[in-house]
Amino acid sequence: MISVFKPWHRIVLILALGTLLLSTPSCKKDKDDDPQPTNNNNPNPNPNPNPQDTSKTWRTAKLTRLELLSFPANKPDGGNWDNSFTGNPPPDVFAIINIDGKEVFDGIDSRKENLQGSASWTLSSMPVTDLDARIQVVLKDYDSLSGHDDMTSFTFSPRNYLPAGTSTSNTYTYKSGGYEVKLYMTFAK
Ligand SMILES: [Ca+2]
Ligand SMILES: [Ca+2]
Repeated sequence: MISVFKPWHRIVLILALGTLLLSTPSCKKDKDDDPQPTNNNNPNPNPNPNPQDTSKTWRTAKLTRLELLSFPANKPDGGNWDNSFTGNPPPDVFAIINIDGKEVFDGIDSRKENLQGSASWTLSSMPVTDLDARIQVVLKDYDSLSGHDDMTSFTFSPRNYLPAGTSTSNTYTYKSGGYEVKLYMTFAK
């Protein structure tokens, strides 16, 4: 029996010694190389180490206001937006808003007649969207006798315009071709 167990005994002893030799310095090393207290000892752990990065906490967005701050005085071909003989060449601006391809705002009845300068529309009853929703804004000049004149259109997603710091709102500004359009959004977690 002794002759049978002797080799096993020896192997176990070698393994035990090896483990002891390997584990002893590594335990010592961990203590020496870790002068900072572990997170478990922190009475006020901060779940968000970077307070400016709130991308992981915001979940939804909602449009609240649309502002048209500037637009070209003339159509792309240089002509007036409307016929001069009517005496009202400035455009009669209205907005249409689509979210993920579905129309959520038809501003034809709230158009700004013969607009000069800037205009603002309060957007009530807007749906709550996810941050990756594709929001398309289309601006047109209302024409009663012919098809409306296209002004401009653009698309954006709320995720790229998250609030900073402790704010719960932010804006997206579109600037191109003489147009400046500002969208106001509120965000929720
Ligand atoms: Ca027109
Ligand atoms: Ca007009």
